[in-house]
Amino acid sequence: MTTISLPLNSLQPDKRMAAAVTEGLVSQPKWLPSWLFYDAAGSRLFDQITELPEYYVTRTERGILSQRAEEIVAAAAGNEALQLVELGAGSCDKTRILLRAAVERQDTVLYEPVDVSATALAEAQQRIEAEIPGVLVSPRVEDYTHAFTLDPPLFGHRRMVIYIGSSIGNFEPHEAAGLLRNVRSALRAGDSILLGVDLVKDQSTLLDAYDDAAGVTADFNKNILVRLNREFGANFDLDAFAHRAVWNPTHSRIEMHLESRIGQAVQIPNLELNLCFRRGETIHTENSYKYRPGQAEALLRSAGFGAEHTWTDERGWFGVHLAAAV
Ligand code: AVI
Repeated sequence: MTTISLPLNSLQPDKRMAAAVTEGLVSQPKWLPSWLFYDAAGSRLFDQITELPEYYVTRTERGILSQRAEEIVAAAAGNEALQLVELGAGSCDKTRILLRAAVERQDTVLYEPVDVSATALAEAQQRIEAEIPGVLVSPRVEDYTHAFTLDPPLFGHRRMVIYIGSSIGNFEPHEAAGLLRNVRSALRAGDSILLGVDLVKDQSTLLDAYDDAAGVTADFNKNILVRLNREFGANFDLDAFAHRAVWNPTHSRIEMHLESRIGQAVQIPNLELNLCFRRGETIHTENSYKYRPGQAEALLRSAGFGAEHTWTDERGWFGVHLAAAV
């Protein structure tokens, strides 16, 4: 999968999407960016994925946070009070564990979730303010994958930026490094990042997590075609494509593809595209990188973070890293 080479970030959202789809589908091999998964239907399907028996990621990370929340908050705060920033509002379920621990410590806590979706932020705000008295939510509608800035912290406070859920794993290694460098440059020395990374494990556990028996991940993957049919007038026949999850050991990642079951032509009139698919040809839709021991630590160090705590579950399936900005 190639990364987008056009200056897409400067375009309006609908133009950005059109340019990304065109670039991906005229490439050889074909690909689509994984951020296309997350329309309203795709976000609901992802919520269902997090509850699947095969998708160990969410529950394993939640277990670590539940066990370690007090330790994490104490280490991040040091002798000061803590305010929390979260990249992406989708994981507010797990963040509530950390917010509760912070409120226990200091009565009131400022929580700044950053997300491109104003709806997701409004839902998170309503839910958190109703459930955890003492948390003041200050949402920010922003694409954190681009240069991102923060106001100075409250007097006597340190920031902890929360980036959990293995979201970093959906970025190519150089993009992940760039993202962490951006975060570092928005922080002051002594602030910290809490990073959740999924770790390499046996192949069948990994493959099952991305190809569940109930077919929810298949629906999630195919939702990208549903979107292209609805938003660009495309005529993808969903039954003519199969969901495929592949472990790529060279790159240490699960890849998701949509494989054409037959030779076929597909039209996307609104993008003036006529596509041909060979039988077995795929559209590469997602990479989910799985980290090896020491890799997340090295990535954090290269982005300007030091002094680190790492917590894992007893099976060593998931890592939560707290690293201070130096
Ligand atoms: C959002 N992200 C961390 C998920 C992952 O595991 O890479 C997206 C996902 N794709 C298929 N299942 C879940």
